Amino acid sequence: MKPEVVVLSRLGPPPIMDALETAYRLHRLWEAGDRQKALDAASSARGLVTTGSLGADAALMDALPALEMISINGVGLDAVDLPAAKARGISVGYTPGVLTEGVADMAVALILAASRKLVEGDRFVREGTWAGGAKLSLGWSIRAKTVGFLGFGRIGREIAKLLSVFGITALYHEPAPLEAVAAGYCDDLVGMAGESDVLVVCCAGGSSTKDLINASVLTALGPDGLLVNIARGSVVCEADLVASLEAGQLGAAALDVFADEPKVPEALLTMDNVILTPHIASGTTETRMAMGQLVLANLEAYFAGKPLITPAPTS
Ligand code: 8YV
Repeated sequence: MKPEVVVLSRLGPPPIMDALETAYRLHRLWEAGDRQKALDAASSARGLVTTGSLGADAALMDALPALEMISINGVGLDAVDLPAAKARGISVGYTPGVLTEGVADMAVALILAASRKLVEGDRFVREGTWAGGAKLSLGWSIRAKTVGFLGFGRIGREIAKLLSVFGITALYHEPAPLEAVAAGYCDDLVGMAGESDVLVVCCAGGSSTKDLINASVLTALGPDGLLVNIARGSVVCEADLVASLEAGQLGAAALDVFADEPKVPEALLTMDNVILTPHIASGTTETRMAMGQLVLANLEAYFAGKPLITPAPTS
């Protein structure tokens, strides 16, 4: 008999869902009109597939009494209650490594889009402003600029590597200096923001990084500075971000993630110096295929009684 698996959201390209359907008896929670009823019907489910942003809290685990294994389609662990999983002896797998390049590409795309006014320029053309004789104000070049990284793990380092062709100076802030990285360590985040033209948020989410990007950091980044976030919305205090942009204390922002997705602070929607994307940094067919395959491989390993391919660090 196929093991039962609860899936919280449709995953990746169609072959991933097809492979899940073939190997497991699925409870497709996103299609359920009545979530509680769907969870009640999944009382024998031993597996749960979730995403980095949806995660799995203790209440969801409690609602699945037979749950033994969680396979996360993502690298972020902040939305999964790992202590609750550990207490229940639930194994947790995730998808590190395979999305590093896709997410880094998106960060570079956001930097170039913001600095060269791609989105604003597109609106300018479509709305007929250009045809009406106006000229778009000048953008700026990323070449030879200083880029600060809040978090310098796999993704931050990949972004720095890509940006090295533009001759940037890379700085990073972490709780402690890292060995063998080609970037300058800054123990003070506000100090790093003050030296940076662009500040890229690429650290993990969760309580240890909540609201690290606050008014002081944004003011230090300054009226010509650009904030880019491809990590978690929780790292940025959105009220401070809105206030800094409104006051002209921060130049621009390019954001792929938000504190309460899919909600976006209303004030950001009308700002020309802000680019907003719907949490798509890992959203290419290639990356989602690789992530989905790792989700499947972790499930397969678990149900074959083997160690997970990529277990979450504390599970
Ligand atoms: C995706 C992510 O949003 O890896 C993560 O933690 O946030 C993203 O890659 C997502 O989990 C894909 O479904």
